[in-house]
Amino acid sequence: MSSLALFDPEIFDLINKEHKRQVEGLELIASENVVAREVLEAMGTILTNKYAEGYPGKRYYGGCEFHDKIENLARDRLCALFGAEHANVQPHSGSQANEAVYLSFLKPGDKIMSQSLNNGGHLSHGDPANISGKYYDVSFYGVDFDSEVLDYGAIEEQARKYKPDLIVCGASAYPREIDFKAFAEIAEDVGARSMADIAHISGLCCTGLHNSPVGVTTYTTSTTHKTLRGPRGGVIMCNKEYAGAIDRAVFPGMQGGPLMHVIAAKAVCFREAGTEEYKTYAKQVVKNCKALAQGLEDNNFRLVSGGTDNHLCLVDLESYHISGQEAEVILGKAGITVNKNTIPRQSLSPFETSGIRVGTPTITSRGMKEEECRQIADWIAEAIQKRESDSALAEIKKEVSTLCLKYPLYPEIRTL
Ligand code: DSN
Repeated sequence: MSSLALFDPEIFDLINKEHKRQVEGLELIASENVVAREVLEAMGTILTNKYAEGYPGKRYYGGCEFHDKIENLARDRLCALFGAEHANVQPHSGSQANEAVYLSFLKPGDKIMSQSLNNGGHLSHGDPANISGKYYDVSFYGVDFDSEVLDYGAIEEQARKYKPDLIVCGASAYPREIDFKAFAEIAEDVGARSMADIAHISGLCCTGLHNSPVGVTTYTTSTTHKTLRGPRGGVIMCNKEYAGAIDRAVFPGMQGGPLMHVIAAKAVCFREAGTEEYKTYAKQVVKNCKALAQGLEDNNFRLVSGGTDNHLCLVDLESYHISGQEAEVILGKAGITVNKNTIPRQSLSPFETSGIRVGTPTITSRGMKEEECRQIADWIAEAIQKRESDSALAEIKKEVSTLCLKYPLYPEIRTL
């Protein structure tokens, strides 16, 4: 960092401030993580200097011989990790991976069925504000009102009536296991293709902690930076028969040059995700989330669906008479970062929200375990109860920081 400090002290200073924030604060955003030092190293390399439009062995620029090897390693490692026949590692994000799947076989006006944003789905699954909702005709399914879990019978009935071309499953705020086989069967019955977006849970799917849709649904998309703990980016997996159409949809359909420094970092992440150490990590993510959920329930919070099977919980704030928006700010003052989130039985507007989403991927990467998760649940309750008192929030922030300093992001480097 020294030449950056000399050349651009403003940016250097802001990076340092963000580093301090990450080191001293509790990051409970369910979609974030702390990448391995080796992932950071691969991203910060001269690979960013190169254009490599096309695919290994078929590029539109000279000088791609090492890039071909890097991309092949990334593709092969991803296929091995998930047992996939084909992988495309070029999508710049999960949203672009999803859009590429749509582009690979749908025409504008074709029909998609997907989980609504309010019920835990994602913008890129056909929300009216997103390009997917503008180009395609979308019918949303939700969760059952009472149980707040997916009702596969109701989804099947909806699919029979709506006759979609594609059924999208997978979510960004759903705390329970998703039955990908059930979705694939419903799609097959109505003559549709199926796409599972496992952005949140890919680290659980590749370690057997959640059933995997790879080879079950027609397409599987994911980001690489959530539970999978890699660089920010997306991937697509499918069987060989769809490989050509998917590759053409990513390039030249959606994107130009791939981010080769990110693809190298993805390859490092896939290598890491295949280790026993990573499997132990993924198991702990789930154990920690269950401990956090229990701690929240012990503090009189209601959890959507009554608990969690994965890395996140959705917390209904009604018993504390506070909106998600306010809770996000209050907890921020106490050094705890969460995001406001809509919940199925929401009474407040989608901007205010009646809930928050909390997840354990980051704190688990730092080495925290069940005991710390119970403590975090107590702090969340205490901060919300004492929200009128700045001094009480500052006191919690100090305790949070003391805990966090015991679990550094990168143990050997405490400060930049
Ligand atoms: N923004 C991601 C999340 O937080 O779930 C999804 O794109």
